[in-house]
Amino acid sequence: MADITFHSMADSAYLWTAMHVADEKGVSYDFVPLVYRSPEHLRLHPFGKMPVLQHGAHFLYETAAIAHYIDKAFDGPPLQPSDALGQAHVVRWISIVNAYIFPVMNRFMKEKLVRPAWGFEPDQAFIESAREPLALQVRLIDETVTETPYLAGKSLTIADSFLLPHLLFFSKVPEGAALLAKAPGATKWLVRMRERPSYLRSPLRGLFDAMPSRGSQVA
Ligand SMILES: N[C@@H](CCC(=O)N[C@@H](CS)C(=O)NCC(=O)O)C(=O)O
Repeated sequence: MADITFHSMADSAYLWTAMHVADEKGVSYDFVPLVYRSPEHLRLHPFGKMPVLQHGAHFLYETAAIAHYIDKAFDGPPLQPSDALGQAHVVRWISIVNAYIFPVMNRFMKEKLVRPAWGFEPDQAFIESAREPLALQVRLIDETVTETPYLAGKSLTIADSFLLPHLLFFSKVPEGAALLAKAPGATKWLVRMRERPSYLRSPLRGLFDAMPSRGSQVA
């Protein structure tokens, strides 16, 4: 029996973050699919989001809380620094991913790759409005991981697990590849993340390898 269970739909970036944290910590997990907004889903997560963590009789939602819990409740390498400033940087980067990167970088990738694959027109107004914030986001990531190998210092933390799915899939979009070509620090961070055993175990690897890159013919 696995240590913990994730309840979620399979194609959730926040689920992949939580799984990546568990893989880094060496915590085994089962996956139970949720039917979106079913009574069971809303019982586990009143806001209708995902993932939800189950550890024995305890259920927990909100990925920052889940990541923190996995790090603190189990033996394994610490995934958060012990000093106040290091902890603040972890919280700051999780906030940046939740507040700015998820709504822009993740949506941009969906507009460019997922919607066309489903036969929908991408939202051009959103795509245009995202260009400037995306350039800022990649520049800030690049500056940070040029200074230190990971977002909050010398060692990987849960903050890196938050960023990984977004920058990884953004690199498949031509605009993402172009921004990363001018951001050697961020590019090396992605390589570093992909070389870790956690990535090799995580579903991210298979998803990334299976996802086609789209050329500029995709509007
Ligand atoms: N604040 C939540 C956000 C989670 C979230 O937005 N998950 C997405 C999947 S990656 C979701 O549930 N989407 C469904 C929806 O927004 O209705 C957390 O940190 O766990």
